[in-house]
Amino acid sequence: MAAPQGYPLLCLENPLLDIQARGDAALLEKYELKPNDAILAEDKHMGIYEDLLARDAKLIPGGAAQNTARGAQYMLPEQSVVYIGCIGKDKFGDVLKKTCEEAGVHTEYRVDETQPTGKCGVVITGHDRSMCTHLAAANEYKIEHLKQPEIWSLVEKAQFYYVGGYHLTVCVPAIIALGEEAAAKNKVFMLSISAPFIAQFFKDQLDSVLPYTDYTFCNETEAIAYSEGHQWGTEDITEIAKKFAQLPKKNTQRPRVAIVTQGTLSTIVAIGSATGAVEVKEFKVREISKDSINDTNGAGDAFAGGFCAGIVSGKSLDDSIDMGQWLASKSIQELGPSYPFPKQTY
Ligand code: 26A
Repeated sequence: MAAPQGYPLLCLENPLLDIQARGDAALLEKYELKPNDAILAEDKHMGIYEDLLARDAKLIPGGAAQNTARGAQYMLPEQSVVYIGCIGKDKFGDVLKKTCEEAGVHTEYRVDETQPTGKCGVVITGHDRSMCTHLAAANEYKIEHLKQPEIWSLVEKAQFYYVGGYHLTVCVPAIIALGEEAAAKNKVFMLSISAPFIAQFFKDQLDSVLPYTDYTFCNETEAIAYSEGHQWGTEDITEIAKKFAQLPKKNTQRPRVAIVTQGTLSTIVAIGSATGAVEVKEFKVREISKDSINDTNGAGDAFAGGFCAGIVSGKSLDDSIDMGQWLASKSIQELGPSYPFPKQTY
């Protein structure tokens, strides 16, 4: 049962189960994968899930924005987050629902009768992770689900929206519907670019939703992919962040804030303004020893989760960035996109 008062933060994207194992160069080569990337699986990739299971893979709840939703709830009071996406009618779907429930995230999944729950093969080599996603049911999300009165009422009650850019491959109308709701009522709309392939091959879809964004998240590779795709002629992260901050915006009552994470290097934040002037800030990450890193899968999602928690609880931009960096540092010490249990406090 959804809470009658709703949830301040609503997240939308692709619910996936991660099948994660350590791999090597031979495995990456077999499936023509880069060490650090995220792609959609084609027919030639379908064997990877069996190969990973043969390597003692762990099954871990994933899906980028679902990780962010769990991360934000980790740092917020009870009943703060609702997550929406599409799962299949199967065991993996039940696992995802249960994990969200345990993390205190309310889910409103569309359940597809024909496709299995989506999965993501994650190959860990050193501090890199390569992800190969078979969306299956996650690809069946429909705007009609969002527009059902009981779901739409949760949309209306929410004050903050976070959409994973991976959903741009699935249901752009749903993203636009959230963007329109946010812009019309001066609520906060946040979007992560999620992967270089989104900036390259889903460029038009991305550009159709960017005007709704108050906060954009990406890492350095995604920033450069966007810049290349738009012939901006620069690989300078600060320059790219500044250009993001100045892109056209629907809701002119809020500035755009473009946030670019760069692994262990500083996070770059560009804040636009009505006059066209852009302020740039840099934030050092929280250092942890190399030995205490378990794996970096989900670090960006955790950062976004901590950041969203800050924004939802009315913290300043600087404090919210620090909350993001704190949660990311915690998540990379866990296996996969997970957070410490028992709960640690910021
Ligand atoms: C559409 N694609 C490719 C995806 C994903 C994805 N989540 C949604 N859609 N490809 C990988 N992921 C998730 O990213 C997390 C790490 O950031 C994985 O499930 C993993 O948990």
